[in-house]
Amino acid sequence: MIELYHFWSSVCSVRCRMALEEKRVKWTSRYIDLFKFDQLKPEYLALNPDGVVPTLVHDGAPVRESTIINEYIDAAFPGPALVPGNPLKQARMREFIRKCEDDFDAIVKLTMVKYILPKLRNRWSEAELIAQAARRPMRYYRDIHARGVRGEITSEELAQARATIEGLLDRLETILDPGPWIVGDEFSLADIAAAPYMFRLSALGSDQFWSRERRPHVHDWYERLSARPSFQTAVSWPDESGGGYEEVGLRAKALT
Ligand SMILES: N[C@@H](CCC(=O)N[C@@H](CS)C(=O)NCC(=O)O)C(=O)O
Repeated sequence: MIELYHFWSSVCSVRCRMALEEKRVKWTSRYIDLFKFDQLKPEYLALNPDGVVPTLVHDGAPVRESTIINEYIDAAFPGPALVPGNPLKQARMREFIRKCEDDFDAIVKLTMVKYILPKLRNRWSEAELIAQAARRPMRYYRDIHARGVRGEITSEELAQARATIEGLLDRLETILDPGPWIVGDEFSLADIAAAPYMFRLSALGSDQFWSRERRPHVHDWYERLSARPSFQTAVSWPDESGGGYEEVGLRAKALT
């Protein structure tokens, strides 16, 4: 029994859905609606004490942290290898995954203001959002949600987040020459780690980040990446209300 506790638009959940699709693993969706604070319910905190998604539960055993979950998925299930056999390529893959993790805060900040807060504000009062921010187990989320709701994420912080992302894309532009994938000729967990960031950034306007003229290698890589059926499946969701379990099943069926 393979269960994924996830939220449709969460970047870390997209990461794990993409790895599951690449391996053609059939999984059962356990929807954690971050806009309803399901991640703070005691039964979910028992699985993931940080109160974040995703969590993979395999035969009752929880695995946490999206990039660790993806290594687990690759090791535990048959299907195409997502970790290269060559130790140097493995090191390159993990270096890049680490870089993605280090830069996660920049993605959160950029999308907090433009995407997450407007959706939360549509549903909840400011007082409720402040109260829920204080319930987050992680100091990082207590702080960023409270400051976001109070409008305290400064333009300097956003400029810094933007600079961090530009740095990540510059790094990618260098690494992807000659490509076609991050560790060379093999598609790997490094491409999957970056995929949801790219999808989020594309929603903010991909042309400003990787036009063919500005970052040609990133541009061509993103075309290859986003054409993969696993990417299409991982970034498509029916709605944010928690429905669509059947659709997940249908997609899994279509891929087998
Ligand atoms: N390092 C963790 C980060 C997980 C994380 O921060 N997930 C976000 C969604 S992408 C979340 O659950 N946020 C909860 C909240 O905002 O309260 C991972 O890679 O799994």
